[in-house]
Amino acid sequence: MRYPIVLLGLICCTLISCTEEKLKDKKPTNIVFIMSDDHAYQALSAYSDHLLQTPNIDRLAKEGMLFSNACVTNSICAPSRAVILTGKHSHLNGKIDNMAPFDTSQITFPQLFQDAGYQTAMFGKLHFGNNPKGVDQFKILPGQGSYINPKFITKEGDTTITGHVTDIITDLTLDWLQEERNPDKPFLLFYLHKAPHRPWWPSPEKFKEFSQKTFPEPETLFDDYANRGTAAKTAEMNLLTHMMYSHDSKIRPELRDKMNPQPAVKEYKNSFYGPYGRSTDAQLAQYDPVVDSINNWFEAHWPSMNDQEKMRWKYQRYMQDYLACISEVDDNVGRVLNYLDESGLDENTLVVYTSDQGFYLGEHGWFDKRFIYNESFKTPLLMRWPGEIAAGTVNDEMVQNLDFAQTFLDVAGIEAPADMQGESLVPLLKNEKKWTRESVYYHYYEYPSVHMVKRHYAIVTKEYKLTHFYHDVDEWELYDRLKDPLEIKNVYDDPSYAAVVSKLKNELDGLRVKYKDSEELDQKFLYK
Ligand code: SGN
Ligand code: CA
Repeated sequence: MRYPIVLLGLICCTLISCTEEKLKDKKPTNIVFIMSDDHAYQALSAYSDHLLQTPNIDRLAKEGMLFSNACVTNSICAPSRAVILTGKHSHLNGKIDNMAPFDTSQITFPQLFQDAGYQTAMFGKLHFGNNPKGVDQFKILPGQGSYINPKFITKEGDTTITGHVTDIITDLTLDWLQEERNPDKPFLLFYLHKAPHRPWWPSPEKFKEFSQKTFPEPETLFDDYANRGTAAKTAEMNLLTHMMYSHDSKIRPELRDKMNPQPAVKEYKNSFYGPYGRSTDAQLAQYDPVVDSINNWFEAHWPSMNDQEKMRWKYQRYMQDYLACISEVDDNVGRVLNYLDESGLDENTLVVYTSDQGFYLGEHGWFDKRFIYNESFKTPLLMRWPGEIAAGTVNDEMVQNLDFAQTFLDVAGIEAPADMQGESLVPLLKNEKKWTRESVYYHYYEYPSVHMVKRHYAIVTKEYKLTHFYHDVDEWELYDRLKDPLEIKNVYDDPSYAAVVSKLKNELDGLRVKYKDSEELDQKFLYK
C-alpha cells in the first residue's frame, strides 16, 4: 500500500514542478487594445445583426468572450479615455468632461507596462490635448482629428497623411507591428479609431455603397419623452430638430440655404466644406457623384415632406454614413487580426475590442451619447486570449471601462497601484467564479454644453437603474430594466417601487462613499 502512495506523491510533485517550469518559461502576454469612437453595440453583429455585419470584429467573440453588460462610468470621449488609462473615476482623475485638462502627473497604466519592460505604442485618437505618457512610439490625431487626409502628431512633429483616417491608423499600426516592434520583447499596443465619430465621413467607396442601403428603424424613433423627466425632454440631440443638414446629412450649404429647412440649431461654421474640403481632386471626383445624388434627391423631395418623413429621411442618411464608417473599421480590424494570425502572434496576445462609449442610433429619436440610458451607457466589449478564454463565451456581469487598467496589469503580472478603483476581469476571463460586484456607479458632468444633457449620477444593477439629475434640476428616475428594456417609463413615483427606491438610494450613497465621490465634488465641478 505504501509504494502506490509514494509513487502518487512523486507524480504530483513532478507535475507541479513541470507546471511551474512551464509558467516560468511562458512568454508574457502581449496586449492589443482596439477602441473605436462612438461605436454603438447595436451596430456590431456579435451583439445584434439587424443593422450591419461586422464579421472581423465578431471573430473576437467567436474565438473569445463577449461581455453583454459592459458599460462606461461617464459616457463621453476624453473622460472615458482618462478612466481607462488611470483606472479611476472622473471625479478623481479630474477629466470630468472633454474640456478639462488631463493631469499628466498621474500614473496611467502604459507607464507601468513600460517600466516592466514592455514595448508600448499608440496610434489614432487620444483626444486629451496632450501627448500620451508611457508609450515608446505614438502617432495620434490632434483633438478630434479629420476623416480625410488627416494630420497626425508624432514624436518628430506634425505630419499630414493622404487617405482615409481608418485605413491610415491601421497602416501605422501594422507598420509598427511589422517594422519597428522588437520581437524579443512583449508589447502593449493601442489601436484607436476615430470612426465612427460625427460627422461620419466614410471613404468614397463605402460612402457610395452605403448610400444605396435602407435600414430598419428603432422602435422609439418617434419617442415623445412622456413618462420621462426634464433632462430627456430638453436634450438637444434629436434627429429631426438637432441633426444638421450640411454637417451631418451632407447637404451642400448653398442648397440648404436655398431650401431653408429651418433647423432648430445653427449649423457649425464651415461644417460641410471643413471636413469635405480636405479632399484632393481625385478624392472629390469619387465623393462628388454620391454627394450630388443625395443633394438632388433632397431638392426634389424635401419641400413636400411632412415631419415624420423628414425624420425618416434623416435617420436613413445618418445610418448610411455611420454604418459605412463602422464597416470600414471592421475591414481594417480584419487586416490587423490577419497579421496577428500570419505572424503567429495571435497565440500569445490578448486582443480587446471596445468603444469609448455607446451611441444612440435613433433610439428615443436621438444621436450622440452622454445619457445613462442603455444605448450610450453600454459599450461593446470583446476579448480574445487563446488558451485562457474559452471560445464563444458570453459574460453578463456588470463590468466597466474602469476595470481595464487593472485587468491588463493582471494579465501582464504587473502589480496595480492600490488607488485604482476597478477590478481585474481576469477571473471572469478564466471563468473562475470569483465575481461579487452587483452594481456600478455612473456620473456625467458636461452641462451646460453641446447637446444639453443635464448632469446626473446613478446606480445600475442588472434589474434597475436609479438616476439623480441635478444642478439646475432635482429629479430622480427609476427604470425597471427587466420589464421596461426600452427605458420609456420612469417608475420612480410608482408606490409599488417605493422599497426598491429606498434600497437603491442607500446603495447609491454607499457607492458614492466607496468611490470617494461627494456633494462637495459635484459643486466643485460646476462651471463658474
Ligand atoms: C463634437 C461633436 C458632438 C459631440 C462632441 C463630443 N460635434 O463636438 O456631436 O457630442 O464632439 O464627442 S462634431 O463637430 O464632431 O460634429 S466626443 O466623442 O469627442 O466626446
Ligand atoms: Ca466618443
